[in-house]
Amino acid sequence: MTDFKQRVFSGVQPSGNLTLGNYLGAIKNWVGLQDSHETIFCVVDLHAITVWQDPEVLRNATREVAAGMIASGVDPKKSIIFNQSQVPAHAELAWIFNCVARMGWLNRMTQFKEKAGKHKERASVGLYVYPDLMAADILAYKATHVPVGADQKQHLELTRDIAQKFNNDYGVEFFPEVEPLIFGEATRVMSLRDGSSKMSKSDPSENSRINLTDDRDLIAKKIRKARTDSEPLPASMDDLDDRPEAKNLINIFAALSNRKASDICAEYEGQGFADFKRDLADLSVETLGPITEEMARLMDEKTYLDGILREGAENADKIAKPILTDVQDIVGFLRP
Ligand code: AQP
Repeated sequence: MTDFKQRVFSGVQPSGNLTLGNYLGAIKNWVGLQDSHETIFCVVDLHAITVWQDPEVLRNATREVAAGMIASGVDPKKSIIFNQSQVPAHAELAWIFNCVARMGWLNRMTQFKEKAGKHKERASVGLYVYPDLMAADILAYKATHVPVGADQKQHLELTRDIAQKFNNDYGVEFFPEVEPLIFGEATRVMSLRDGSSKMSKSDPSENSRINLTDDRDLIAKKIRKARTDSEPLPASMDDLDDRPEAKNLINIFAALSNRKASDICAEYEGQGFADFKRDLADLSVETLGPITEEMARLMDEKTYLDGILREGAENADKIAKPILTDVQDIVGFLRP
């Protein structure tokens, strides 16, 4: 596992059920990296509590995210899988980065603005410094590559800024320059009810998303009920710019079938949505059904899941601890 030159780190928050967005935008892409990179995948529970979580629900969601990763093909024999709170380097390095990052940098983060909404005075301080913790997640392992959805690009740029400022401030070449890994179709899956907002675990509308805990009937039903318009499908994706719901469904079709969105568009050109949705429902059930079923099976194997997470945390700690010790020396913390 340690022979690869490139080290990948990525994470998912246990802040609700895993969605089709998390699967297509993140986890599905992770699977293919395992044979060419050293891979570290994290259930980021410290991030999840930037918004209040019920403790029992959080514990369950942490196992569920781990089960979702494994059911999707993340292999604990090839990748380190663990939950963030169990490796102290994340929180410790995040504090140091709170002192490296500048207020002005964090003030520009659009995700904070979106998540805090109109009441930013009432948002937690944790939500504000979330990007510093994300930088710590990545740099605690000196990861070289991070698979990111389009929505996380700004945070990754901040990670690069923090790494560079740390190196400059202390006159070292310590942290590497982190590169994004951006994948093809459907890097941003939109809500099934509103094509202008992201499909999200925390959207109050259940019908806005497909959860990896939904059974086959529910998946098909949500696709059938997805919002569309009355126009037939056009010949080209370029004609869908002002039809976000239609565009989203075509992108989902493309990502699930590993085909180009333009090919799907050409195939259904001139047709209404009835046949298209029927085929998309079949495709979704065929692709996601085995994953959701395996995930449900794994959720009955709590001892197995906890064992994977425990072993993953031990292995992650073995990498992160010496890096953190070096950081402490660089910063000037006495280690008596
Ligand atoms: N709709 C999406 N389309 C593409 N990628 C997505 N990701 C999330 N939603 C979509 C990607 O999944 C990874 C993990 O995301 P996260 O759980 O850490 O946080 P998030 O992006 O805030 O996800 P949610 O579902 O929207 O969670 P809540 O509702 O709690 O905020 C990331 O790589 C992300 O790009």
